[in-house]
Amino acid sequence: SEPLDFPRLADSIERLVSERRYRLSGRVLIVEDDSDLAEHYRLVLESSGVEVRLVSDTRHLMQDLAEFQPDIVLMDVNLAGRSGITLARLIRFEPRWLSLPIIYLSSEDDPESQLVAMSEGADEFLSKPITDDYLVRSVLHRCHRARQLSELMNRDSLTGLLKHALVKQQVHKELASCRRLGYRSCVAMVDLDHFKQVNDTWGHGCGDRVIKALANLLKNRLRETDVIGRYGGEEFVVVLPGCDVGQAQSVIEGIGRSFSELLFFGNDEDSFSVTLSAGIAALNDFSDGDVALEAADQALYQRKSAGRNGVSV
Ligand code: GH3
Ligand code: MG
Ligand code: MG
Ligand code: MG
Ligand code: MG
Repeated sequence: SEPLDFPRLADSIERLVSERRYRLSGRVLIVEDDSDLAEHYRLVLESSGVEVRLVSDTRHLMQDLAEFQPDIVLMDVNLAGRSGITLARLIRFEPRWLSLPIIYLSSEDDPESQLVAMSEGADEFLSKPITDDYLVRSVLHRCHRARQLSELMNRDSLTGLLKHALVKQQVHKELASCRRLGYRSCVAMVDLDHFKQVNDTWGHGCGDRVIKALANLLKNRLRETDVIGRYGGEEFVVVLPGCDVGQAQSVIEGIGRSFSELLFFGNDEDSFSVTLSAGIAALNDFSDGDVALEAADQALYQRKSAGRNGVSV
């Protein structure tokens, strides 16, 4: 193969960036007790298109994280009353924040205290004072990198859909939102019919193509605001914000009909088709996302017993 031509590579990356085909943006949570400094960071970052949340009272830090879902955290080391290092330990205690980059802002760069911070989960150190230009550019690049990595972690490689844990998180989020704001939303659990038979007859590779085809159909037919996840092997979860049960049922029924009309080809000229079953639950009826998912699963189970190839509520 050809050796890499670095000057040419650099040129084309430069061109991509200038054409804004990849746009830098990000979400930063800043924990800083010096309010003048915190406001200055906010001003500088926001004017470069970064979304910022300032935290001065750290008692609700975990709630702030869950609500804001930052790409990275900038943390002052010396906070009034509480050490930033203790806060990192608290953040790392929750599995969902294990890979969240925590960057310390500190005026001292004593290697020993940096090692202590690292042992509690710190990723990097920025020494104060930080120039505005360096702050903006380093934050943008770190956010971009953090997003790339979280995509890799949270998306299923076969279908590109959200993985189990993220889907659950989205169900919880939508349930809270629709109950608070008073609009209707639904969750659907979708499962392929007799899929074991598909694998047994046509092979696992063929089965994979069927799973991909349903994922693509869901992506093409659902709205930008709908959430689609691969919940298990051949099981999908769809969150439909703004839909009542009747609307959700007709949307999923339509997708089910289209899916059953797709022809898949095995080894020779032989073709086959696959159907799906689904169960729907209204998120507003539940106070907990897991219980809503169970209700959708229960409806799916009913559909399976009632003969499959359809949607139950
Ligand atoms: P039912 O209509 O009751 O859902 O019948 P089923 O055969 O689909 O039953 P079940 O849900 O128990 O079986 C799911 C099968 O899906 C079993 C498993 O081998 C297969 N499967 C799970 N993940 C994958 C995958 O990633 N690729 C392929 N090809 N098959 C998978
Ligand atoms: Mg300070
Ligand atoms: Mg401080
Ligand atoms: Mg199945
Ligand atoms: Mg299944």
